[in-house]
Amino acid sequence: MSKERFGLAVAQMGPIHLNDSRESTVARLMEMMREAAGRGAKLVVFPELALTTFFPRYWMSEEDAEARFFEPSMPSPATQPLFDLALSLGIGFYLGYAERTENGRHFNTSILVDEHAKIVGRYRKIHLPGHSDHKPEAPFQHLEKKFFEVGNEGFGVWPMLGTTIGQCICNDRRWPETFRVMSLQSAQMVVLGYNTPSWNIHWKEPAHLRMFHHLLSLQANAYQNALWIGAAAKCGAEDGFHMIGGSAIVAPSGEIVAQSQSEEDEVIFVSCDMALGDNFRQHIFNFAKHRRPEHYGLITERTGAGEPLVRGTTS
Ligand code: CDV
Repeated sequence: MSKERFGLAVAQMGPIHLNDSRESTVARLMEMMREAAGRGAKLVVFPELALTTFFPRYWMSEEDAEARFFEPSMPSPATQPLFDLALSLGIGFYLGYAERTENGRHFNTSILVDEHAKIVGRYRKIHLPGHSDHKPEAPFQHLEKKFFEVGNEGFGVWPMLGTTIGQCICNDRRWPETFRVMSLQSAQMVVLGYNTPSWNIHWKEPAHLRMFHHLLSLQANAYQNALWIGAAAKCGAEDGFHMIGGSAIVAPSGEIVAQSQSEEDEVIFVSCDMALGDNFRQHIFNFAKHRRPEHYGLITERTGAGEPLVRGTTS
């Protein structure tokens, strides 16, 4: 049982506007990285697509999007200073960005970088929300299905910084399978970034539900998988398009132990007791003892809901 403390920082970002440069954005990340390290963090979590505005809200060609918003390499010239700073501070980080592969494929990607500034883990977003067609009647678009392919590398976890860390991105947090697959690989902590528009373009969802469901998803998945979860928003109004804040650190008890107060750049920090999850893992969520996978087959056999299974009766 690990008795160690793990300093976890979540670096929320306020808006990044269309015309903001990569350099000015990276400077903001660096300032928050310094603060996180000063507060004792081993790891700082940045948002999804942390280098640009949330561009899937705009209709444009794939070529235009690639030229303006995608990174063909990581580190890139613009992000190298962030890696250099991480190395000098001895701090790890999670960063979300739009990845263009060597073969010209496009993914909504995050990386885990260790305290030696080495990329140790890469995740390509699997649960892509939104649509691929143009919806001119909508106040904004959500074109993740147009600009990105579904991630092709599964849900991984990585031994780093003295623990085992999984990563996912934004919409993934709403799906219990995301966290269960990582906790079955002994994840102790899962980190993620998000861009959650305050308005739903598909139906008149009451705005307050956006924050409620965000926190509900983090809390339920932390508890049911005995995980520490750190979630970093990009938030506020990007060129008038508002996104929720609510960056949070959630304990394996399911309790929120830190939450952002603003919709600006803001660092939150918790010295995490890494033994806390052991209590849940050894008792109520002792997977080896209590899980019944022989009854979970439909989860991988079916995608959408279908007919009830035909069952016999015992009468
Ligand atoms: N970037 C996202 O994945 N956003 C989704 C919205 C569209 C529902 C989210 O889950 O927050």
